[in-house]
Amino acid sequence: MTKALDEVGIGGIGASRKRVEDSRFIRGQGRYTDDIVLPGMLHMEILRSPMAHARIKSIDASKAWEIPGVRLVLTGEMAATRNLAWMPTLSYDTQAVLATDKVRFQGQEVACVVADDPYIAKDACDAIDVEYEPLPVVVNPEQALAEDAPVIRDDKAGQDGNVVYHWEVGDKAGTDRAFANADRISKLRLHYPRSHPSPIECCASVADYDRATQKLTVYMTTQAPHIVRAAVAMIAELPEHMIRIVSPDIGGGFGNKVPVYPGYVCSILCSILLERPVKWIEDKTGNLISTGFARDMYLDSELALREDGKILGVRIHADADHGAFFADAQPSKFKIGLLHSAFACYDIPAAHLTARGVYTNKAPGGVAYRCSFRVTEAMFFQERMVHQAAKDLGIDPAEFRRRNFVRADQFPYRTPFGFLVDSGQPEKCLDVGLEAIGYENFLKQKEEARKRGRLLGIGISTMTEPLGAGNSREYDILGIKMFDSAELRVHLTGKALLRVGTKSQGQGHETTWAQIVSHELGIPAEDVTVEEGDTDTAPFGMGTYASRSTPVGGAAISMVSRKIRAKARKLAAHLLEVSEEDVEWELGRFYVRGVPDRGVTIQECAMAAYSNMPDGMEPGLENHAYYDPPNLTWPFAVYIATVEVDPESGVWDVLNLVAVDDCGVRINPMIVEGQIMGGLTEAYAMSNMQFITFDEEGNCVGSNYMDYLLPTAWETPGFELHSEVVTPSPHHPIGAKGIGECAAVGGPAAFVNAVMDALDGTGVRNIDMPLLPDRVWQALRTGQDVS
Ligand code: MCN
Ligand code: CUN
Repeated sequence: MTKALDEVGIGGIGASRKRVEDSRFIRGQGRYTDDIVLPGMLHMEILRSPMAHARIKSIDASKAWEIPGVRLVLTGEMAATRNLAWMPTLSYDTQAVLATDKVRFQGQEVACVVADDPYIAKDACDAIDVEYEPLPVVVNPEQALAEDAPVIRDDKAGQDGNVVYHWEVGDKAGTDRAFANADRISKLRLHYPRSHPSPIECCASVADYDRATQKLTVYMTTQAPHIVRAAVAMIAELPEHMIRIVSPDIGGGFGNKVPVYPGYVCSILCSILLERPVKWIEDKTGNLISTGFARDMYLDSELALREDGKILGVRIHADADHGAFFADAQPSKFKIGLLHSAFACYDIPAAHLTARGVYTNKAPGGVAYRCSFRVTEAMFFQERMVHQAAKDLGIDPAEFRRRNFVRADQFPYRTPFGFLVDSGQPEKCLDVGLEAIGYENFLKQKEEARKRGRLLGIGISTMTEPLGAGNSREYDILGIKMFDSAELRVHLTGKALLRVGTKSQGQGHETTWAQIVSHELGIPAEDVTVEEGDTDTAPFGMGTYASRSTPVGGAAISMVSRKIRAKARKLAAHLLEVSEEDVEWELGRFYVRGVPDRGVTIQECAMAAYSNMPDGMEPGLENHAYYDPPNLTWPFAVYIATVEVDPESGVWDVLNLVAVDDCGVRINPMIVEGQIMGGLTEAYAMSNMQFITFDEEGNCVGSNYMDYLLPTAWETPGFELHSEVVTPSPHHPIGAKGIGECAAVGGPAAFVNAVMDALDGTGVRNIDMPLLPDRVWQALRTGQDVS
């Protein structure tokens, strides 16, 4: 008798395979953009504006040109002669590549220098003389909307104020009725502050235009190489087949590397002008002040409540600060991302959301840092509101959630904002979390501690989020539908090459994608090489962000593997000399129905595809698949934190954090845990310490790592992870849901709710993040909210 393959043993789904990419990363042998050195390569440096809002009166670059080793000084005026002073953004706005008329935020690109080495280029930037005429500065929506506010985007015909858009979704009349019938209305005003993804590797590009072949090759830090190729084809008017975008190893992306930045465009233009490779490596401060940031959203919200704890309706108004250009990379139909995914795990009859985007004198962005297109804000606001509503009603917050959850038998559940939440076990996850943290016991401890003047608190965050944009009916970026793709070649010895349209920045795709092939075909994962990120070889895909890779790209890998299996079945029938209908499949092997010993392995079929195919069959064993997902995937999570607040100093310590994540089938449980721990660390950082803000003149405060704090292993508390609840996605071919952002999305509210819980009875309803000790102390001292 044959013995079926052990899936975990061959590195299939469920195997905590060690990450294959780490072998080169931990040896210092990763190949990042800065490791790319081409013959004759020159170096580019960007001159950034010191002012947040100013008219450019003149730019004198003559001294820079005189410095030996300088090859080119590029200004906006010169770029304009090539029609490249401005570029389109991924949200149908325009963005200055190099400023010509005004600078609109501190750090904006004003000129760039190309020289023999990066130090000469930097010195030459310092030698450029720019005369600025300061203009009034706007650093938040309130100022942007004021009567006398300066119009930041006076370059745009018809733009008379600073509003970018108004957007609305839901049922206004129904929601008004729900509020009219409410026993009680719970209100909250919050700010989710600007946060910064700060990957270890900043943005970088090496552009190489070859006049002889007319081919442009760009090595760059991008999460979405095919989108960049499309954008370059449109902006630079180069033929698409003559553009090759290569994303080598990336040292962290976190959404920072989705937008198209002026630095990329300048390096390309300079390479075309000089006919030499041009490298641009952004420095840390350049990255912190100019790169696509996250959040910066103000929220006014109300919940209509019945005395027994039932939520009758929700009203949300959001003001989003987009900075000087609306450059978010997000599905074009949704102006404020998926903010309307708020409350998707609660059964709420009526909801209405209005949103307004504004321009300010700050760097552009809004969609980054593990945000799932602003789901981060949605879930934070939701869980803060739910916590406060429970307190206002005097109902235990866990019990309050239970009374409002979508019940297991209500799935698929249509939310009042129109999403179809197709699966989940909210109550079960909550039970596991409460049990793990010892909820009842902690509440007693908290009461006891109070008597001795100690402030303990417990905070819950429960959420489901939409991951895997998305189906072509609703999701596109610049009109390109958000499908993804995979191409699989099984060689004659049964080893395989898999190419996918996604692009890992640290998520471990080289490891997990092979596991899906292994699961579908029984080929050991170690026999599958995974490649991503080169537009000349990878099939067209939309890239990696919004935790879409597993839901969309991962599904494409399943589908292409199944196409391969279908052909292999024909080969097996031929080898076994039976009809195809009599061939059965078990992992890695076909056999004759009823005669399990008579079989052939997938490897034998592969060999036959090149050496012994049936008459009329096309040779080879390779295929590709494009996958358009029928729906998003809906992972569910419960995060519960316990904290102690020091009343003397406002410092708070995390006592425990329990995470229960249900992301359906886990391909690689170890990698999933790594994703959750990373997300929780960021959640802790945002709630506790990370602070980037702007003074009245628009100077960026927090533009270095002395001020903008990244938590190290020293500050970060321990996390207890639970994986026992598994609700497979009903439509994903292997039942997997996304996980990459869940903990960063749901985590912050657990920490903040815990601190607010510790402040019970003080009258304080809210302290805006980050909950720095001085803010908590001020709240304790005054009994007032701190924003
Ligand atoms: N996975 C799994 N089983 C599942 C779901 C996922 O084994 N049920 C695995 C995947 O195969 C993949 C990883 O977990 O190896 C993350 O998968 P997924 O949830 O599909 O997310 P993406 O691969 O699309 O990653 C994007 C997401 C985002 S949007 C940000 S931002 C973020 C994040 O991933 N940036 C990261 N995690 C990061 N992790 C690292 N190390 N570096 C970043 O820049
Ligand atoms: Cu919004 S950060 Mo991730 O989607 O690349």
